[in-house]
Amino acid sequence: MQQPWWKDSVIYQIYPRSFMDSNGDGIGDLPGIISRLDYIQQLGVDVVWLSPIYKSPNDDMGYDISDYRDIMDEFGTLADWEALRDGLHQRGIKLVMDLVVNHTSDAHPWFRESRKSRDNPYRDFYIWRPGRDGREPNNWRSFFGGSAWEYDELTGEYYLHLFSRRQPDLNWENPQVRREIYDMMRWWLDRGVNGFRMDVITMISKVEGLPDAPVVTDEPYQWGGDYFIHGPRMMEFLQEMRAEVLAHYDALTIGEAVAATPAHAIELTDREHGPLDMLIHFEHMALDHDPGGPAGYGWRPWNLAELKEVTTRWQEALAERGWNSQYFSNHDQPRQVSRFGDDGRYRVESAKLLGTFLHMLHGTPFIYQGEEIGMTNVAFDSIDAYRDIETINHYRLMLEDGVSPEEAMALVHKRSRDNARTPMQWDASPHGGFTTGNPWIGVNPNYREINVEQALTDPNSIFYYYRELIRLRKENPVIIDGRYKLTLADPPEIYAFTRTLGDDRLLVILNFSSNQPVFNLPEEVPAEEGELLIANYAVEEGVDFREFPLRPWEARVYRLAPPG
Ligand code: ISL
Ligand code: CA
Repeated sequence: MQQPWWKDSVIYQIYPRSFMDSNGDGIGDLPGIISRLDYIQQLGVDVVWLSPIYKSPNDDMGYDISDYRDIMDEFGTLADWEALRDGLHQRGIKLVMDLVVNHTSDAHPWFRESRKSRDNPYRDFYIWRPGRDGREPNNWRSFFGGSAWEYDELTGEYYLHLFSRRQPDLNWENPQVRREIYDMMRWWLDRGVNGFRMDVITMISKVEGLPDAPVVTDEPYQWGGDYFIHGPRMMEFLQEMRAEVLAHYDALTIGEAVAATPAHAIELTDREHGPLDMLIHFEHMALDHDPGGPAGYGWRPWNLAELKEVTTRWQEALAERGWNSQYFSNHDQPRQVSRFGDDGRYRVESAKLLGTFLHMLHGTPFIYQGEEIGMTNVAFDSIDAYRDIETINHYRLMLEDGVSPEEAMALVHKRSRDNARTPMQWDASPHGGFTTGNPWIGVNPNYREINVEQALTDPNSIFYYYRELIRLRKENPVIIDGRYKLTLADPPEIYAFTRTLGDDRLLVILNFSSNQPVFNLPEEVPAEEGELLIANYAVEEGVDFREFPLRPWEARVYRLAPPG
C-alpha cells in the first residue's frame, strides 16, 4: 500500500499572534508569516499548522470563533490568507488549519440567535438546560475553572461551556449543526487547505441526560470527562464527517484527544476504518501534573521511568495499526527545554536531545515555533503580565483556595500556557525583532542570546541540528516505519531504544541528565559495528560505541551492523 504523504512529513506549528508582526500594532499577522516563509522552508518542514486565524473576540486567543469563513481583523484579510497559502504551496509546504467545532464564540451569530428565546430556530444549536434547585444543571467543572454552565437571564436557562463561558458548546445531536460544519469544512478545502487539526474533537458527543460527575475532590465542581470525552455518538459523528467531507479530499486530519488511550487511538486512526489520520494524545503531558494540587493546577517533577513507560506503551500499541504524532510542545504547553531538558547550562545540548527523541520515534513529529531555536519558559513577576485565560483563572482560584501569591506565581511559571506564547525571537533588536510596536505579551528577556539570527549564523545551532533530523527522516525509511524496542537495564538516566526495519537497525542513546552515566550495549542488541548517524556532541572516530561514558544530555544515533 502506498504511504500517505503525511507519514514522513514533519509539521511546524505557528501561533500567528506571536510569530511575526508586520505593521507595528504588536500583534503577529498573516503578512508577518508570509515574510518568514523562507525561514520555514530552510528548516525543511513539510506542513504548517496554523492555530486559529478566524474572526474572534479572543477570549481564548482565537479558539473562540465568531465567523468561520473570515479572518481576524488583526491578522489580515482573506486575500492575505490566499497569499500565505500560495506562498506555502510554491515552497512545497502544505497548510493545515485549526478546526474548532466543539464550541463557538458567544459572539457567533448562531449563539446570538440561540440566546434570544427558547423557541428561536437556533436554540438547539447549543446545549441549554433549566437549572436544578436554583443551581447549575450538573456539577461539571470547566477546563478553565469554575462551573461548565452559565446562567442566561434573558431566557432563564443555563448553557454548557466546557471551556470559557464565552465558548458555548455546539449541540452535535442537531443534524443542522453538523451540516453547517461540514459545509464550512468544504468551503476551506475547496480553497486549498490540506487538512485540519481538530480542536478537542473527541468531546463533541455528550452522554444523554448529562449526569453529575462523581465527587472526588472537595472543590465545588468536578471532572466530568467520562460523560463528554469519547461519548456515545463521537465515532458516528466522525464517520459521518469522513463520508460527507473528508473522503472527497486528500486531507490530513489530526485529532486533539484529551484523555485518549492507545486503544482509542487505534479505533480513531486505523488506516482502513478510522475517521482520523493521527491523534494528539496527552499522557506524557500529565507526567508533571499533580491532580491533587491547588485548583487542579498542581505541579510535580516528572521522571524518566514514567516517560519511558508511557512512550513505550504507545509505540508498541500503535506499531501496526493506527498512527501517532510526536510532540513535547504546542501553544498550550510550557517550553520543552525548560520542562523536560535543562534551560540553563545545557540548554543547547538538551534541546537537541529532545529533538532527537521526538524525531527518532515512530509517528509524525510536530515542531512548535521557537522550539527549533531552543526558546525557554518565561517568568513574569506579576500576574498582570499574563494574557491566557486558563492561567489567569487558575491564579485567581488558587488564591481563593488560600494559596499564597508567591506559591501561585511559582505554579504559573511552571504551567502557564503563556510560556509558549511569548513572541518568536528573531534577532537581538528590541522586542526580539517581533514588532516595532508594543507586543501584546512581553518578549522573553533572553531574546538577545536566543534568537533566529544567532541560530542561523552558528553552524552548531539547534536549528541546523533540527534540519538534519528532518533530513534523516526523509532518507531513512527505518525512522518512519521501523519497529520500536526499548532496551533494558540502562542506568536510570539513559533512555535507549532501537528501531528495526528488515535488516536495517538504528540505536538511539539519550542521556536525560547532566550526569555522565556509562552506556553498555545490551546483550539483546548484538552488533559489531555502529555507524554514527547524528549526535549532539563531537564524537571521535573509531571509539567503541558498545561501551562509553555519556556527556551531559548527550544524544547519539547509530546504524548497527549485525554480527558476522
Ligand atoms: O491547555 C490545556 C492544559 O494546559 C488543556 O486543558 C487544553 O485546554 C486542552 O488541551 C484543549 O485545548 C484546545 O482547546 C481549548 C484551547 O484553549 C486550547 O488552546 C486548544 O489547544 C479550547 O478551544
Ligand atoms: Ca500586526
